Amino acid sequence: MAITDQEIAELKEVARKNRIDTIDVTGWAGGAHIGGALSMMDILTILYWKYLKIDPSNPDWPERDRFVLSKGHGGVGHAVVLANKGYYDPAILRDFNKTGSAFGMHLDGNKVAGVDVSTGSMGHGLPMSVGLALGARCKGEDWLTYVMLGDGECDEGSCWEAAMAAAHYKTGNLIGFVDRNHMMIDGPTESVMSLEPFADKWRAFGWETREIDGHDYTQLATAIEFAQGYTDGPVMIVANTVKGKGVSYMENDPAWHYGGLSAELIRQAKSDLGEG
Ligand SMILES: Cc1ncc(C[n+]2csc(CCOP(=O)(O)OP(=O)(O)O)c2C)c(N)n1
Repeated sequence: MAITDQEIAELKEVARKNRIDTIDVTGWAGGAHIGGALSMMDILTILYWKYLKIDPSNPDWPERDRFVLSKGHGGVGHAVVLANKGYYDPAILRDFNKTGSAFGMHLDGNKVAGVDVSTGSMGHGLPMSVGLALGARCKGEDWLTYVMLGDGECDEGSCWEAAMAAAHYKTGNLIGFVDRNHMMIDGPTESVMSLEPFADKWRAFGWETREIDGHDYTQLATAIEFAQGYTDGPVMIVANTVKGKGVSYMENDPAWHYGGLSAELIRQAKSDLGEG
């Protein structure tokens, strides 16, 4: 098996803490894109705590793997992950998105340690990731590029232009995820702009594609290890997730794409996540 039961238990505990901290930062900031930060948290946790080749004490290590949060509005969750990995003191997130803070709602690669690429305007992260993957190949370097897309983000045509380029150039060093939470900013993807048959679209664009439960650590480990070993072209992992995962009143409710949290909502969220 790609992952042991003990590792899974440990990763689930890390993800639980990451989710609780994301609730806190959202509370301090007065609001954030909380639903999509929670849906992708298991994927970010297994990547950062098990698979990414990184060194938080040396964020610019040239041989590190790159991670691009193409759905850059999930920055509140990414900022927590980077803090809890040791890139910076978690206490500085008390000023998240405040005037003068290095942390905007969308993370700036020039200001935040561990952020390889500034994102936030959707539809740009995958194109930049294809460039990173081609750059590594040109330089003969063996680090990998991982990229996380939103499913609503895939309404952007530039995602599909990049998908074609990645397949054309057979970027076997590029591993994509779509956080397939079936929700976008104001409703279900299938009502706003239907994506299905979504995994087959990636296959048609030439990507080796796996469709998994994005909250299941065994499935995540199996898919990621397959992707790491697959060098013939790009791999897309369509990860089915729940928007607002872990918080009862947020799950699958598009109203929680972005929101602020009262003391009572924070208390309820933490209780749902097993704290307090
Ligand atoms: C080019 C661009 N247009 C619009 C927005 C505003 N916006 C931010 S998040 C979002 C919806 C994204 O949906 P999805 O990718 O499914 O995100 P998730 O549900 O994972 O949070 C929109 C339209 C943006 N950031 N960039």
